[in-house]
Amino acid sequence: MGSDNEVNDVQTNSRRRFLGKSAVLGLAGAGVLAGCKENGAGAPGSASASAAAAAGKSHGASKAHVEPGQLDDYYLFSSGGHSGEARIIGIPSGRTLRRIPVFNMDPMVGWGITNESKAILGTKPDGSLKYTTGDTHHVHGSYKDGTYDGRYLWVNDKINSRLARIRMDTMECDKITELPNVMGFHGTFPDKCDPVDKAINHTTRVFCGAEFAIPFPNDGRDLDDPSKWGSLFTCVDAETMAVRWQVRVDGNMDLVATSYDGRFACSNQYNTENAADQAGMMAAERDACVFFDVARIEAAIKAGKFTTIGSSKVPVVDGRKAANADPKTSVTCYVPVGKNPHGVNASPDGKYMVCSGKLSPTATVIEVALVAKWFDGELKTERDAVVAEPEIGLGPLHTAFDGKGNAFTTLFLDSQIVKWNVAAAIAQFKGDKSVKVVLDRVDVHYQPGHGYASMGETKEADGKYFNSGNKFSKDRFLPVGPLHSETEQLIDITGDKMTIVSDHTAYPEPHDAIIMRRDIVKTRQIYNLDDFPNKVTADNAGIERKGNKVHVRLMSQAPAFSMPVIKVKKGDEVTITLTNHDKVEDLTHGCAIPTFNINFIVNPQETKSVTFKADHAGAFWMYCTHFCHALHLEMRSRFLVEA
Ligand code: CUK
Ligand code: CUA
Ligand code: CA
Repeated sequence: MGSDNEVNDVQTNSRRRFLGKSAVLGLAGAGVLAGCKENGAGAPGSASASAAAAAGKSHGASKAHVEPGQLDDYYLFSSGGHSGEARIIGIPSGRTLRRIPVFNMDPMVGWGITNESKAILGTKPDGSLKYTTGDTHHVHGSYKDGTYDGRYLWVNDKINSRLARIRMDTMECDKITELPNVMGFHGTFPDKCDPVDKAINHTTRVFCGAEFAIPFPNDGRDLDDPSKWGSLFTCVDAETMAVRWQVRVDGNMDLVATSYDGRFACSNQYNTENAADQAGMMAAERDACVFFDVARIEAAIKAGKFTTIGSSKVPVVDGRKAANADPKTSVTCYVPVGKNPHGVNASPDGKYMVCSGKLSPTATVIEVALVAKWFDGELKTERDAVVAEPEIGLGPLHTAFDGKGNAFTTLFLDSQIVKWNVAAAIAQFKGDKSVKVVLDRVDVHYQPGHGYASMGETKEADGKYFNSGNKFSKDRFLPVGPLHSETEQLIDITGDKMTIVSDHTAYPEPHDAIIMRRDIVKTRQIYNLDDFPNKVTADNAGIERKGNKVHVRLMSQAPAFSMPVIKVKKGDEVTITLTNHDKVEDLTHGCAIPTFNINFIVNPQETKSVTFKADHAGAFWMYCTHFCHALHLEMRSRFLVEA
């Protein structure tokens, strides 16, 4: 294998050998976990730790230093893993700018506490939240002309199979959709233009891959017969957030990517075996990347060729191989790729999809035009769409691009980022032994999961930064108890050699993120009073009683609430609607009521409401939680509950 040499050529050091050996043991033996435990042995003073320290020190950290008062060049929009939130970080500084509650509760803003956020999150008949947990992995932005348009971000919840949308003018979640008949909704990606109408060159659909097979419907039937279980690929409308359609596939899905021409969405599959146990999921020598022909799926639905599952009305098209024998009418194409792939990424030139091997030391490069040929009946086998499969290192997971023809892949087991050239990999695959495929390697600390480049998922990939999202930080930061911070490492990719320019911490545990140029993001300075139909003004402010339902219409203006005393009776159902009449940017007030679990904020010109039962009597100081004025501490009113 020609690429073996390059693997050893580039940055061969003692640490690399040390990691490589243990990683091989991990692969051959008990699987990925054994490998990462061995790697984790980097106690201070060990070979790996000292090499790590050297790597960190030898590079110019000044590139990441943003002087006090200076602004970052990029926004990084990150998932927050099982914290259930999304995050905004400045790049290159690594400063955390904001946390966006999505599937979690957040008392800072009152997410999960206010009526407005509960309506988005979804409630049970008794008014309590349907779910309070989530697991966000992937954040992607809406597109126009092949690049970000700054309108929306989408983020998945793997636990409860929900897709959330964040509007970028306020950076708040405005819609959440639960996908029917799906479990383990993992990968998600918006389309970049319409598959049929080329005049629609912006995002109108969001695709969702499901990782775990379940019975159809999942109501207690077929519990003991996993061979009958299956996974659905889902299309959600980008505007309405309604589920448009689903496709049943052979095997499972993992991550999702979309082609720049709008024709395809695709998903890597590590469980083509359709197994219910780990050994079974690793049985096949190759797995697949499944491509969906979006226009054909929608034509099939128009022609009535679909079923529905259980109580769901969403049309489900059969995308299994048995139902799609003829490529010319098939809705799916299963391209064989390296064993148990993790990740699929589209190159910024629109030509290729790259799947990583995870259990194979290779990345598989699929040419999108050849997949199209297969669908047209002009390619012999699906595998013929593969144009390169370079050997790049151990445990490859995710690939990013610099827009100059180079790919950057995270190597989980090797704890490295490998830079390789796509054109060279294709030439090598054709038999050219003289080309150099692997161009550089850099050690990261440690076990990188996702890696992503500045604007790397757009036609405007600028090749400036690559961020390595590392799963283990070990000795990189002060210890803070058994749970460590995660390390995010920023790498300068402008030169031939990659250079680590900074480490920053992350609360566990971010997965994927995108790095967006700052000029694309246009946020509001304050809210608009009229955006809130329930706004409180001098005309309707005050207290209104209907039976035992009490509506308190309240205003805030620094440093006071409009009512110094609010009196209700024990047993009342109390709704407080609060409009902040301050117009000064950043002048936010809070509203907390002791012993009633009420805590939320209202930003300038914003309205929010809470509803709760006044189930115990007494005097309670409703106070402002957000420091707003010299008299902030004095900003409090009495909430009196009569026995
Ligand atoms: S996954 Cu976590 S590192 Cu959910 Cu995108 Cu690969
Ligand atoms: Cu209003 Cu503090
Ligand atoms: Ca497999």
